[in-house]
Amino acid sequence: MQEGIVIRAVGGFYFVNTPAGEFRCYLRGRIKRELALLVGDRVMISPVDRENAVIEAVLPRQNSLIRPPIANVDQCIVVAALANPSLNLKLLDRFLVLIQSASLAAIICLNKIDLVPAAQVADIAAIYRRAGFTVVPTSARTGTGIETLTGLLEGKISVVAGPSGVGKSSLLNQIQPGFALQVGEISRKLRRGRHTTRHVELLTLPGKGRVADTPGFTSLNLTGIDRRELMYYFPEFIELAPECRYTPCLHWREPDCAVKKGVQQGQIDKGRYKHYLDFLQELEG
Ligand SMILES: Nc1nc2c(ncn2[C@@H]2O[C@H](COP(=O)(O)OP(=O)(O)OP(=O)(O)O)[C@@H](O)[C@H]2O)c(=O)[nH]1
Ligand SMILES: [Mg+2]
Ligand SMILES: [Zn+2]
Repeated sequence: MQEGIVIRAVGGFYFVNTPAGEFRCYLRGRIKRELALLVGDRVMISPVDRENAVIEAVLPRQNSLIRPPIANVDQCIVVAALANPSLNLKLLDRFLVLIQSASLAAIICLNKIDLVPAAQVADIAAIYRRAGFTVVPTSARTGTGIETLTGLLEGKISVVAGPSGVGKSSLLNQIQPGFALQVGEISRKLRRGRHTTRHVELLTLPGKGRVADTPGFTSLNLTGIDRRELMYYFPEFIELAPECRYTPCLHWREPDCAVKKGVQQGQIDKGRYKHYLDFLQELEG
C-alpha cells in the first residue's frame, strides 16, 4: 500500500497523488458508506496497475470545509474583488467566520485593484488589517501583489475561495502559468448563472506547497455555529472584551460593553460590527 493525497474528484473517480505518480482510484465499498471523501484527504491506496488503484483507507482529517469541500488545509485565501463583481463585505465577513470556525487561518486577497482608486484599496485593507487579518492587495491583470501572494503560499496547503468572477483562477495562473486554469468572462457567466471553475482541484506549487482552486460561491450559510461563539471569529473584539461589564457579553444589548464603545470610538469598524449583529440575529432564528 502507498500513501497519497486526493487532488481531484471527477465522475466517481478520485485522482490521488503519490511519490510514485498519480493514480486514478475508486473507493472500496466499505469506505464509501462511512464518509464522503474530500479533495485533500490523505489515503492509503493499493495500485492495480501503473495508472489505477483502489483506496483502501482514509487517514484522519486535520480539518475540513464544506464550502468549498476540502480537507486538511493549513490556510484559506479569501479572494474579494474591489469591483466587477462589486465588493460584498458582508459575504466576506461571513466567509471569514466560517473559515475561522473550521480552525483555518484566513488571508484576505483584495483583487482587481487596477479597477479602483488606490485610496479605496487602502481603506478596505486598513479595516481588515486593524481587525487582525493579513491582507494582500493584488491585480491578476497587472501582476501587482502576485509575489507577496506566492510567498504566503510557500510550504503550505492552501485553498483559494471566494465569489464567482473575483479572479481566483486568474491569480493562480499568474502564480504558475503552467496551471492553465480556465478563466471566465463575467458578463456571460452571470447571465448563465454558472461558474467557470467547476471542481475543486489541488495543484502542486513550483516551490513547496499545494493550492486548491475552487468554484465561486454566491451565498453561505452559517448553520452549525453557536451564537455565543460567533464573537471569537471577530478577532478585533477579543482584545476589548475583557473590559465589558458582563462576562460573557454578547456585545449586543448589554450595558457597559467595551466592544460597543470600541465601535463608537472608531477602534472597531462599524460595518464589521453591523455584520456581527446581523449574523447573531441569523443564528437565533
Ligand atoms: N481588471 C481585472 N480583471 C481581472 C482580474 N483578475 C481577474 N480578472 C477577470 O475577471 C474575470 C473572472 O476571472 P476568473 O479568474 O475566472 O474568476 P474566478 O474567481 O476563478 O471565477 P469562478 O471560477 O467562476 O469562481 C475574468 O474575465 C478575468 O480576466 C484583475 O485583477 N483585474
Ligand atoms: Mg475559477
Ligand atoms: Zn461586550
